Amino acid sequence: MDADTIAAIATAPGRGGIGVVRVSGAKVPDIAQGVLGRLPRARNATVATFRDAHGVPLDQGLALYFAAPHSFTGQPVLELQGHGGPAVLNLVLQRCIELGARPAEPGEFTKRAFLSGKLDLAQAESVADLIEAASSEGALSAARSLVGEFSARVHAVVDGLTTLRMHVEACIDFPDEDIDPADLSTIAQKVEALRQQLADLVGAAGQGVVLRDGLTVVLIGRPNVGKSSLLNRLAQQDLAIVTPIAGTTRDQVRASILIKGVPIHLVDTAGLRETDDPVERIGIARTWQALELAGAVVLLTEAGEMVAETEAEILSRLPPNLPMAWVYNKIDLHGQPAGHRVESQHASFRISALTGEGVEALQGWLLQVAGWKPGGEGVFMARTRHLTALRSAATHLDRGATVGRQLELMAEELRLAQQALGTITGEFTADDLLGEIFSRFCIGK
Ligand SMILES: Nc1nc2c(ncn2[C@@H]2O[C@H](COP(=O)(O)OP(=O)(O)O)[C@@H](O)[C@H]2O)c(=O)[nH]1
Ligand SMILES: [Mg+2]
Repeated sequence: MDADTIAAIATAPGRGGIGVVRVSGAKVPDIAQGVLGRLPRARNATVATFRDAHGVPLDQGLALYFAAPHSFTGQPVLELQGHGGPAVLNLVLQRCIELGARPAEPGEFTKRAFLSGKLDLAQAESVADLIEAASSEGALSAARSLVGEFSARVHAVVDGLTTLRMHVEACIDFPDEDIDPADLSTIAQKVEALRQQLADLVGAAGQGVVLRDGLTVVLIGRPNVGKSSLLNRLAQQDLAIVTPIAGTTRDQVRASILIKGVPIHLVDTAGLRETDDPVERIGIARTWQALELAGAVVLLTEAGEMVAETEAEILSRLPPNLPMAWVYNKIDLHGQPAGHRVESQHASFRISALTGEGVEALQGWLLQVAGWKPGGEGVFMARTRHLTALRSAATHLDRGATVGRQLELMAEELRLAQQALGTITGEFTADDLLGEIFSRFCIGK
C-alpha cells in the first residue's frame, strides 16, 4: 500500500453548513498533533480548534480519528469537520499538507479501501455510483451494491464453480471408462444450476446498467414534423427552439431526462432534407452520425401525411436491429385519436407533441427498450464492465455444458468462467483497469 499520507476536502465544492477535510496515512497522528494539539481518542467525536503553525485558529469543529485498521481506508484516518466555506477548508487542507500530507488524487481513498481489502472492486465502484446516482432508484441500487449484495451473488456463483471444479478435477484422474455415470450426471446438474444462477445475475445486472447509463434516443424526421416540440414535451422544458420555419434546428439539442428513474438521453437533430444551406447540411450530416451511437430511434412524420422518399431513405439507412418507434405527430390537427402498436423492437404511436396526448405510451416504450422492467426490487447498480464479465462467464459455462465426457475441457471452461467473475470483485483485475476505475471518482472519495 502507498506510504504517502493523503488529504483532500471531502465535501462538495461551494458553501455549506459543514465541510470535511479527510486525511489518511501513517502521518495522521503527527498531523492531528499539529492541527489539534493532540490525537483525539479513536472513534470519538471531539470538539477542537484547528490551528495553523503559529497557533492561530483556522476553524473550530469536530475531529474524528480512526486508528488502523478500523477505518474506511484501513489506514489511520483523521476527519476534520469544520465549516463549509471554500476558503476556510483550503486553509485547513493546506495546514495538513504543511504537516506532511499530499493532495489526494481522485478516488484515492476508495482505492486504498479496496487495496486494504475493506471493499471489493464492485463495492468500490458503487461508492462512485451512489454519489453520482441521478435518481432515487439509482441511489438505492448503488447502496445495495455498496453493502455487498451484488458481490455476494457473484461470490455465490464463484463458490459453486469452485466446488464443481474440485469434483471435475477429481474425475479427470480416472480413465474415461472408469468415470461413474452418476458423477457425470451430478456434474451436469450442477453446471445447469450455475447457468441458471448466472442468467438471473445477468438479468439483474443488466437492469443496474440501465439505471446507471440509460438509453440514448435520437429523434429524426423531415423538417417541421415536430421533433423539437417532442423533445421539449418529454423534457418538460423549452430546450429546443420551435418555429414553423423548416430548418430551425441545426445544432443538436441534447436533453437527459428521467423516466421512472431511468436516464433517457434525447438527441434532437436537424430535419433531414435536401438543402443548399451549408450550416443545415452539417447539421444533417451530424444527424446520421448521432444514429450510430443511438440505442433507439424515434422517426417522426406528420399524421395524415403521405410517407415520402425521405422516410424511405431514413429506414434504409438505419443500423439494423436498432429499435425504432414511428411517431405520427400532430394528431390534434387531423382530429385523430391517440394510439399505439408495439411489436417487439418496432412500434408506432399517434401523438400530439403540442397537447401531450399519446406521449405517455411512447415513454413506456422507451423504458421497455432501455431494458427496464417494473418492480425493480433486487436490482443493484452494475456497470457494463460487470455485465461483460458475467456474460463471458456464462459463455464459458455454456461451452462447459457441451463437452460431454471430455472433463479436461470442462475443467478449463470452469476455470475461465471463474476468472471472468473474479474481474468483477477485483481478484483478477489488471492494474491499468484499477487506475482507470478510480481516476473517474471525485477527489476526496
Ligand atoms: N398542431 C400541432 N403543431 C405542432 C405539433 N408538434 C409541432 N407542431 C408545430 O410544428 C412546427 C414545427 O415544430 P418543430 O418542433 O420545430 O419541428 P421540427 O422541425 O421537427 O423540430 C411548430 O410550429 C410547432 O409548433 C403538434 O403535435 N400539433
Ligand atoms: Mg427542430
